[in-house]
Amino acid sequence: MLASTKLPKLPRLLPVNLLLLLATFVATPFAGVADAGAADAGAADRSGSGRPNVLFLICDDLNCDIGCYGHPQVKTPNIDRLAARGVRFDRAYCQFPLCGPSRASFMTGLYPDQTLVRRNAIYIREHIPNVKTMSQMFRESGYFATRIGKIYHYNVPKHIGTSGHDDPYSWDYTINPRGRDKDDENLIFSLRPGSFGGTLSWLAADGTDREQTDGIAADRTVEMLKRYDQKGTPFFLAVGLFRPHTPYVAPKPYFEMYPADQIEVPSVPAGYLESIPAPARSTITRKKEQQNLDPKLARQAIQAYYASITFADAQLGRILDALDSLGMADDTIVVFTSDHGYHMGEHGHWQKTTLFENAARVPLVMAGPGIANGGVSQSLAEMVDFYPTLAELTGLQPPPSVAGVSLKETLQDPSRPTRTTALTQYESGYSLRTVRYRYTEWGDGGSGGRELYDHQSDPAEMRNLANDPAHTETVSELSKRLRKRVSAASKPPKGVKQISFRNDRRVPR
Ligand SMILES: [Ca+2]
Repeated sequence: MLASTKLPKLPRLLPVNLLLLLATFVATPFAGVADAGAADAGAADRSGSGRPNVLFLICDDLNCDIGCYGHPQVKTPNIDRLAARGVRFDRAYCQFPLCGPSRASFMTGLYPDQTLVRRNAIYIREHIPNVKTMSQMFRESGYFATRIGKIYHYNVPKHIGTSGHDDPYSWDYTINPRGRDKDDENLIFSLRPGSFGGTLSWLAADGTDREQTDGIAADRTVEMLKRYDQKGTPFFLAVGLFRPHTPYVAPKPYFEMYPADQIEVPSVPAGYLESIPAPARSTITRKKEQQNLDPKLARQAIQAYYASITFADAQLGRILDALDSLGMADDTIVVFTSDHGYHMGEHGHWQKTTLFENAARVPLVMAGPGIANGGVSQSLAEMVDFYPTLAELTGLQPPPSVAGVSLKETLQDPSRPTRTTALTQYESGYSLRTVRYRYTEWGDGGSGGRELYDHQSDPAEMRNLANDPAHTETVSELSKRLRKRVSAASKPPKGVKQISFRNDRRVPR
């Protein structure tokens, strides 16, 4: 059976090179284990366990430029069809608009001030050595947990094909797909030549979907579903696609779906930068090569982003097709999301790491047993809620450390709200989203500036009302709510050892 998947307990901080070694060790020998498990697990007994499976699907750097979220151009027929048989959250938010911290947060159900992971390239156990992650809870309850692609932080594209900053205790089996996008890197256009992940870069690629890293991930996912179908034990299968993260690489036909001359680039009025606090200004002016981008390049970048979204959607479609054809959809909870939002020229900014709606908001669709069949929720939701939600839907007990709340009631009846606020943080800033407003404070007690946006009249968040005397009361009320949330979100998590140290090492590079 799956006994050899057990790892020793990890009571305290391990040197990082040992963690690396563990990650490498876990990534390969388990291939044989999974094969053996699939072969000897016996006849299908999915219902016998009494617990549904979990298929966790996550894109990297995907915002809500998605068909079922009302985007007029972007084609995502497969995410749309998942939403049509599940619940789509209109107001779901990440806790930190950057890959590593966001992924550490939702996989542990802890806020970034609890995980202490507030930048990339950190192994979660450097700071919270004995945390029980979401998939670890499933493993301990008899589920077989598999990771395919990027779930914890990976440097994209550098770490494609490796385990990146994975957590080996989270999985029974891991697969690190690597496609021709890695071999084609010399063909990729970049605003900073030779640099692909941190700046705008793209390639309309030759070849087929299935030669790309995410195409291989979809193939491997379909294989795993077939094995699971025979095996019968419940599964937690997490699939992290790399697209639409930069470099925006997708086969040519996807680019042809979005002619560049039909793409509009968001514009920013003169004097806009002076209307926001200095720390907010710095989040959107940091990358010099992306400032006042040439409109032709801007249109090409948006075309490539859209192409990458539709390409990723097509891979998700192959996974969902397999789930249907294997008859597994009825006893599998499917989650679809992204690690944070993304700017494509809004506020004059590209990519992530801001406290605006564009970077904080994530797509979130859930479908399967115990979930309403088609519905849109206006409830606020946070990514830390995934862990307790999936625990409750599968009848498992999350550890007392988990800070999120279960969205189960909203999933059963999308008109019932679970949360009234959502919290996102970045650098010295904390931002609170309510149904109507976004309110942000920078620095201690707002000493670095405040922002208030009224989504009823200004969904693009272009008019900062924080200093408008007409809104003094709203600011004061939201400030109180924000402080309360920040204070709760920084409480030491129950039973989890925290190791706080200045962590500026970057390994592996
Ligand atoms: Ca990301």
